[in-house]
Amino acid sequence: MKKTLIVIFFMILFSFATLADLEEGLVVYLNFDQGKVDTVKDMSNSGNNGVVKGNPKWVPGPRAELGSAVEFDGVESYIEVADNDSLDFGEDDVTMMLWIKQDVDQVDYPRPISKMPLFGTDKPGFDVITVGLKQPALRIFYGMSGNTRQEVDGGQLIADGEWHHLVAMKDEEEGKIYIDGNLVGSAPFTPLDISNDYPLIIGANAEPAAHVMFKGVVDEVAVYNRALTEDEILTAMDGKVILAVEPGNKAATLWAEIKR
Ligand SMILES: [Ca+2]
Ligand SMILES: [Ca+2]
Repeated sequence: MKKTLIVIFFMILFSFATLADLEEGLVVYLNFDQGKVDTVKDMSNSGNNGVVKGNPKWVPGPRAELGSAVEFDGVESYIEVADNDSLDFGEDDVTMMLWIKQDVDQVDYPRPISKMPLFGTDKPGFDVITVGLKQPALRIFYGMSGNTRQEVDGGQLIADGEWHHLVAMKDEEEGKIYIDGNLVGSAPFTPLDISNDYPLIIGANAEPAAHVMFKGVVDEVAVYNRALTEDEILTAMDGKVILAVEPGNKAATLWAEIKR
């Protein structure tokens, strides 16, 4: 019995350590689990709450334990996180991770997540994930200025009506895309200053005057000011980025057992 308890103790310790790692460098975490609200609470320590625009719907997430997700209509709905220093990455690394479900009826270049304006502007930023029907492969646009940009092609249609876990990142001098935990695309990136004064937008590109709307469902949006390791990506995909320890849950019950 004692041995079992010791094993359980270390299992809990290990799981906390893993979760703690996934909080390092986390600057945005919108899990949409509050249900329908006017302001989505950021679960990271950065206070990057998202203001709801239009009339998105709250729907079930990819798995029961991931709670609710948010569905954008592709017309007027999006969520806006105001620009601030925690979202200015300069030449440093950046990771965007989210669950996404979209059907094939997309316009061109919809952005499920973006901190970059459309073409023809002179303010670099990042559109970490770009998907569309005419441009079916998931792509990262990095540091776009005018029509000049660096990009990674994910080479895979994800607008298939199924949930997919996406990670887009700049990792030192490389851009990388992971779909469902697999590295599907990479390309050399020359680091450049991507700090700008645009908001971070979920459900459209970041230029209010020229929104290209995203139609589909999004859940568990996380943004990091660093690159994630493959292990971290798989851990996040299998669970939640931050799992709140609440009374009555499994971990708390195990602690109670050990204390007895
Ligand atoms: Ca959720
Ligand atoms: Ca800024």
